[in-house]
Amino acid sequence: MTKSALQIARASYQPKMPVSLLGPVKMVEGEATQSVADQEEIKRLFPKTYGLPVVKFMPSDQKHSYAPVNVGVILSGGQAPGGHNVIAGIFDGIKNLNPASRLFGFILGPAGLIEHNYVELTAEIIDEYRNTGGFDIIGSGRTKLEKKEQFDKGLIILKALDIKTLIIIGGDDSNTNACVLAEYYAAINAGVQVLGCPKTIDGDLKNKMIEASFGFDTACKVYSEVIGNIQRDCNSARKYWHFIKLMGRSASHIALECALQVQPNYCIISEEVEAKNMSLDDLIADIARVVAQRAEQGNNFGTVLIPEGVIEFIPAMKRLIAELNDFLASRKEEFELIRQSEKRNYIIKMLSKENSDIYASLPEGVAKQLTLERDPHGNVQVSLIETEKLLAEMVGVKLAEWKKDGKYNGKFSTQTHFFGYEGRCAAPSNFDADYCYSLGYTAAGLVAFGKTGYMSSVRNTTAPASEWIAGGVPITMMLNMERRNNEMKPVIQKALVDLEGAPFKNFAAKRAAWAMHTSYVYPGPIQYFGPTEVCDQPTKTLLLEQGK
Ligand code: FBP
Repeated sequence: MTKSALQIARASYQPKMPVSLLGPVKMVEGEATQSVADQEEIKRLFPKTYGLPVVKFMPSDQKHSYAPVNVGVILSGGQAPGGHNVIAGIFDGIKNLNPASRLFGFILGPAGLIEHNYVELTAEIIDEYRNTGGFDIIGSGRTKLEKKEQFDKGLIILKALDIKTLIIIGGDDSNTNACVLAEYYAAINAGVQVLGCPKTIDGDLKNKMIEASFGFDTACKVYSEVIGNIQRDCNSARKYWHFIKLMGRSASHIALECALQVQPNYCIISEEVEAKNMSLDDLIADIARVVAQRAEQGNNFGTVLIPEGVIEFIPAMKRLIAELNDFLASRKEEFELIRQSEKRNYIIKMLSKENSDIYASLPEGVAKQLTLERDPHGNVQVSLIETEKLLAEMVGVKLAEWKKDGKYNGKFSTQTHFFGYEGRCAAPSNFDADYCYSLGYTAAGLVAFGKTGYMSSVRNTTAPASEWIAGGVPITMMLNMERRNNEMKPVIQKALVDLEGAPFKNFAAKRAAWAMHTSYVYPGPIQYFGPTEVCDQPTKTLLLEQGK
């Protein structure tokens, strides 16, 4: 395989780690825990794994000897930079327990477990993937692990390979499934521990104990680099408004972090749109006002950042999507039989009056995109909805009306962009390379201490890596009950942007100035070699959240 000069040099990077993991460790247990909500129901559903304590690893002066252990690993859901380092960390961690330990990777996500499709990850394979982006070492997939038959089929291969622990590297949904599987295997005395690792560029799998999901740091830095380049072009040509949609299925963490890094003229925060009960028209008018005010100063250019999931946060649209989700889940087969040209009318006829009216008012393309197949977790695939085009077009229409009324007299030409896939497999930043390796190594510690139903956790992440705190958090602690596919299910509560939190408040205090004055920042590309203030900076979100 031909490699770039950077790939070759980066392969020998040694991730920085907490000192507590460098030698023999002991495990310290905290108090019993509770789920974030719906405690009685979660406790009833997870009798074996509910209420477990948070644990942390501390240096120990006693060296233990461990029997060899076989571990299985799954990469689940969307790619996120650093996944290969989690796997390298697990590998090195279990080899450190006992050099005869073995690691097996299931191919293409949870489906690999069910279909018994696996590969043994040897030192030679692992070394090829250290510090690289992507999930291609074993591939990833979105099959939902939720049925007893799948769990039983998985157990056959786990037993055949003598795997004692299965580690699922995934987002909120995949870690929810890890928790359900841990409970099931514990209930039937399967002798298999199940652990999770917090992955997702979306940044919405975080809480008191999980400070960040891996991949968020690198992905935001890649998008910020490209947005910065666009802003420099925009400020050079001074003739376009750039509408830039950014990934992040639900929460606006990516858009917010990029805004803090590049200081655009406008950034939508979906959670605020919802909190202010804004309609699509309110949002369009708000953006158009900024365009018009800049035009008055002779600035017919600018940048607008759009979180991918915004459409689901406009309350009226949210109600429409909720009804569509239930409707499509309960009438899937019937809907598939309807002719393509008739689908729109069929939906208009079947929905409640309020939702039917909104649906009928949407441009045809967007209406169709809203009915496309849901992902296996029942989510609308928002990356397929061209919100950036919808908003650019509708702002144009609004400005044309204002022009007629003499309220606006500028020029409005647009370019649209969507950044998502560009960042998900980038070579991990130092932060992600270090964080991921530590998450993997910590998971190996949880294996050694016989933990199940835990998520690997590395905290104190704005301090130097040597001071990070490694341990585990019971996944049941993060669960609440939510409606999915028309049924109430236990799921990990998603962390949306907190409108009272420091990152949003910092943005809100500065956005009016960014709208009027061209205050663009050009972050440039991620640096892998050089001074620590250039290479090792965490995200602004993390720094602000931790009061730094
Ligand atoms: P995960 O939640 O699985 O980490 O995926 C995140 C994400 O990148 C979202 O930002 C995006 O909406 C979605 O995946 C796209 O999914 P797909 O890769 O299936 O196109």
